[in-house]
Amino acid sequence: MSKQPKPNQPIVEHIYTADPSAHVFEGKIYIYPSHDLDHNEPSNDNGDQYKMEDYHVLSMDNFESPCIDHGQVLHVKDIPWAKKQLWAPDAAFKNNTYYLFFPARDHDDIFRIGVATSTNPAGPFTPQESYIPGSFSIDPAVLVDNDNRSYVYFGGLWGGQLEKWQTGTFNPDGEGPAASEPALGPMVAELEDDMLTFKSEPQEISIVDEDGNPILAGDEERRFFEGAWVHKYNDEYYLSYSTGTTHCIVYATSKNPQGPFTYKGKILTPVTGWTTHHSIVQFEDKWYLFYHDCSLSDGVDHKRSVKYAEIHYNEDGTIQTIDPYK
Ligand code: FUB
Repeated sequence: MSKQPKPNQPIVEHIYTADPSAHVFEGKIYIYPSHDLDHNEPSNDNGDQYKMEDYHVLSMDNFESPCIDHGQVLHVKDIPWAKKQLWAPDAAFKNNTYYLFFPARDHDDIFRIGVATSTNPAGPFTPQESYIPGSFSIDPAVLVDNDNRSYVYFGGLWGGQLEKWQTGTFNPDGEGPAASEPALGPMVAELEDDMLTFKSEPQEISIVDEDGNPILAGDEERRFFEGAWVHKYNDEYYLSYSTGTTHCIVYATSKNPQGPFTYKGKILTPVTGWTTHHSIVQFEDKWYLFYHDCSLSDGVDHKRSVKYAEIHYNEDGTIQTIDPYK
């Protein structure tokens, strides 16, 4: 239990948490974060320092309530197919079941996406024997649309291995496109009604500028890096994501859940720490951004803390940029 979390402050301080996926389930706010380990090993561009082993679920009755830690809900040792690195998860509700989607490295060190289920949003979660057939890379985010069709968005560059899947099979030497080529987009796959398998092969999402031209790989202020999230506002789909090397959360919109998406702007300016990762959720009549930074650990990249801030839309549906330190 923590005290009542305030905007732009860690929602819990007794553990390090990151990559928050927030949802309203059963009238409360549930947060599904990564659980960062408190170690002092060095960092590298492959993300080996993010060596998380389990997940905790957090919840708040509302924004005036304390944040409750429901404890460990899944551990890597209980996932038959997974070897290490339980990175950014998400959760979804359908079929009277709560589904936890999560990436991990399999026993060949390849990132895959798995599913675990529970009858309770606070877990514990029981993992499937194997990962989703045909899944790869990291950072799953699931949208259950109003028509009950569900989509999983995923992918991440560098340690997230997305570059290595451009031919459809894993190429350990795969590199990203040249700076003048279209950037790699996040992937989307529709899920079967059972939420455990893909209905169709994952497709790459195209992100274009206001003239319809693809965002290029060299456009590091706007191109996709990792941490996709999709929410709906006024019947428009909003795809938001981290720009990685330029450390912003930006967004693009579409009338179709599978895109193409048109780049719109910045949601969150850089936070303390290398990574930035978020989710967007409506609670009652307000909208909130959940994100993380490393201020509680004085800037250690792999010791992050989840925070939140209110989001404000303009009349035309654009989102006002948040500076988390103002
Ligand atoms: O937490 C590990 C990785 O760092 C996530 O999967 C990325 O989105 C980044 O936040």
